[in-house]
Amino acid sequence: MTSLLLRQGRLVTDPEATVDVAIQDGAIADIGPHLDVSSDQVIDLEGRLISPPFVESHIHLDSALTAGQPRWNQSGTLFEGIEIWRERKQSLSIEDVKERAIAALKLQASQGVLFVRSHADVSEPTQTPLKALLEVREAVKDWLTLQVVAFPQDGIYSGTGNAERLREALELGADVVGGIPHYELTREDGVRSIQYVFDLAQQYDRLIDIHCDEIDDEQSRFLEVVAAEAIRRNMGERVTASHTTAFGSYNDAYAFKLMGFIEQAGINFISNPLINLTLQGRTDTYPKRRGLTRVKELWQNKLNVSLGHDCIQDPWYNLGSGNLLEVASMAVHACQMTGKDELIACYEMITTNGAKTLQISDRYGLEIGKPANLIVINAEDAIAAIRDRAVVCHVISQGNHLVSTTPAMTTWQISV
Ligand code: 17E
Ligand code: FE2
Repeated sequence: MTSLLLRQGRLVTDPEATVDVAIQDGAIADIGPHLDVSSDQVIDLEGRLISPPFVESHIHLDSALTAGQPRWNQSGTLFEGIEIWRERKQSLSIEDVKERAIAALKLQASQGVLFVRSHADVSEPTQTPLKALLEVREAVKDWLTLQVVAFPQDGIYSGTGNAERLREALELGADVVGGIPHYELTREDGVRSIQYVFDLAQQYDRLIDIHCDEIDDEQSRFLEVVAAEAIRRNMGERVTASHTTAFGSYNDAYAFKLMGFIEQAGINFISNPLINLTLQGRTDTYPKRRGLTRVKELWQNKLNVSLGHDCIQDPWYNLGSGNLLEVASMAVHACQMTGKDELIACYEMITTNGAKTLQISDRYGLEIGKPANLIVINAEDAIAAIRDRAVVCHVISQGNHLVSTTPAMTTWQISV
């Protein structure tokens, strides 16, 4: 007797055939065509897609749902966003951050996201964003895995005490060390900030996720420093370079050389197409750059790339729905990944690739024996899911049926 039996779904990895999935004691007990088991609860999937959950590998939950507070970002730039957030963060309380973060996580989970990496700004002496998100990590752990990055939004060496606060954040329990080298006052500060991040990660045994070269300046070249440190310290899999938008502006001679170093380093990449398409290119007239990293070329070179939302209604982006299929769709268009393999790759960028970056293989994947974390999508395959921004009908977390959503139904009122 199993606790939950899903009948007649299509695995995203093999959508030609239909299978049943049996869930018992919070784990996937069996997968196969026409399982001969009885169950407390049976759901007929009617051929819908079964997928591992979406992985939100890059979001700022501390600023989520604050758009317009205290004012709208009129220039649309990263730097005006940082200024507005600096004003808003003066009035943060633990309750304020927790309420908004949990509301955003519920929005995400209801659309199939069960694994989230969030940045927490550690630039203020109170450490309110970090303390709040660590409480949220604990509060949601029975239904969602939250990883928290200690993110020095205002720079590590631009103000006194920032470097110590980053260390303090690790003492408090942050999972990942962050950085922002392109926003340090000088190139030299940027370089030593990266070395400091790596030192801390080694000392505290944490992962690294650096906001790196998030600017259109083709002279912003901190990615090479991140790759070099990862090579020297043999840490590639534990290191992520987020945004890297300047990579889209480098000349090809430099970009090709750099690609070789990156392959040697084996680091992970996260692109945030919704945000960087709108934040970047703001100082260009025409032609206007897309302001994205080289997603397609990184993927072609077999590097691990995932996609993130970055923002849900905050000083940097007034929109944001939590729907990762929207993010994948934007990547398909902006990175021109419309080939069949390329579309499937974009789906992997919001699922398995994100899981690799977050290093959650103990609890991620549709395999017998793994915790039963999976979603059911109203689509026949991954490409249709992206095309339709299809509804996630069921979300199963650790064997529990967490959320159901019924797709909208359209009825013609005249005969045509
Ligand atoms: N902070 C930052 O430095 N870059 C971003 N894209 C966001 C916050 C959203
Ligand atoms: Fe970010």
